[in-house]
Amino acid sequence: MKQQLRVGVIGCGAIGREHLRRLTDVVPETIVTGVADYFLPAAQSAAEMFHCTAFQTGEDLIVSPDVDAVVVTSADPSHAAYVLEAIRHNKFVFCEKPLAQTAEECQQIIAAEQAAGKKLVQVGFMRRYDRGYMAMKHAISSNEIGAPLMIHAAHRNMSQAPGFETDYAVTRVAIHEIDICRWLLDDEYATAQVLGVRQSSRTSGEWLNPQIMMLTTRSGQRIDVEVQTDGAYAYDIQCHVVGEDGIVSLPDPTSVTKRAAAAIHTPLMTDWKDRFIEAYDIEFQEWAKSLLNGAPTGPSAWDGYVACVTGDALIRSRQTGKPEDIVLPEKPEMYQ
Ligand code: ISE
Repeated sequence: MKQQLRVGVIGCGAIGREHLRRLTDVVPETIVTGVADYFLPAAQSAAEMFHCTAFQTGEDLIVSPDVDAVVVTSADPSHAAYVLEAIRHNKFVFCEKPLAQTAEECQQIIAAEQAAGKKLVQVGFMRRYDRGYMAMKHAISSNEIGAPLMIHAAHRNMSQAPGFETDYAVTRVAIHEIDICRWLLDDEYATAQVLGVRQSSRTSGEWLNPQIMMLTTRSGQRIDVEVQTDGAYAYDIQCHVVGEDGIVSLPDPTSVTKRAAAAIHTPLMTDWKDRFIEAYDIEFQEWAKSLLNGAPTGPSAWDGYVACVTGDALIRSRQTGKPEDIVLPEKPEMYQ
């Protein structure tokens, strides 16, 4: 059995460089052999820093015999094409969320993976590797709070990259809650709705902020997610699952409590990359181990597809003002 996986990273922006560092320093099972970026100088400087080859294009990186597995961290609209190309070359591919821009592209990925006859794709829903969420999942599935009835969640950001738009509140931000809530509840969604709310004067652009996103599951549970994409007091993620016998809540990250000036002070985080740093580390460690064992075991192309279908329904609901149904085809055998 191979001991090390040779990885190529497409996309050398902020999260790409974070993952390059992670794959180099934190995951003993991986060695970075190549990088690519739409903006070639970004790939060249990453290649220098991580002592690997800068490929001219993502496609060149994918076909390289020195690359066993591909990590896609490029701009969202380019994800699907790179994933399809990797599948075409029978390479493992880890794709940051979203898997694609549309549900239809996700279906193409699912069809390609099935035609390849083996699981190749993993989607970067890193919260599934956060110790807090993992403990919540364990408590729910071991019946410690009885049947789960509802989830109250909040996703609060202090800022966004320039060019942010209203729909990104779903496709880039709430997509994490879309994934983690169905994972926690082990159920699929039935409907999605966006509710209007008084707008924050702290928004630095023209998009709608905040938004409230409502989901129902097939067994009738309700999920409400407060999504603040800009101007919040901290990067703060909250999640409370209410069951018929109790509640489980996402723990805050550990930080020092200071008692001074007749007050107690506990700092909160400001950056999502720091808030989930350990989850990202575990996610890539598990990914590498699973590939060396033959196949990825994390969030699948199906999970990426369901997130896109749900996101589309939320976006439609914002336009229609009504709850929108979420209709899924039968889950293929490969993802059972
Ligand atoms: C970013 O892409 C993420 O994945 C973060 O979790 C989210 O909080 C942030 O708003 C996104 O821009």
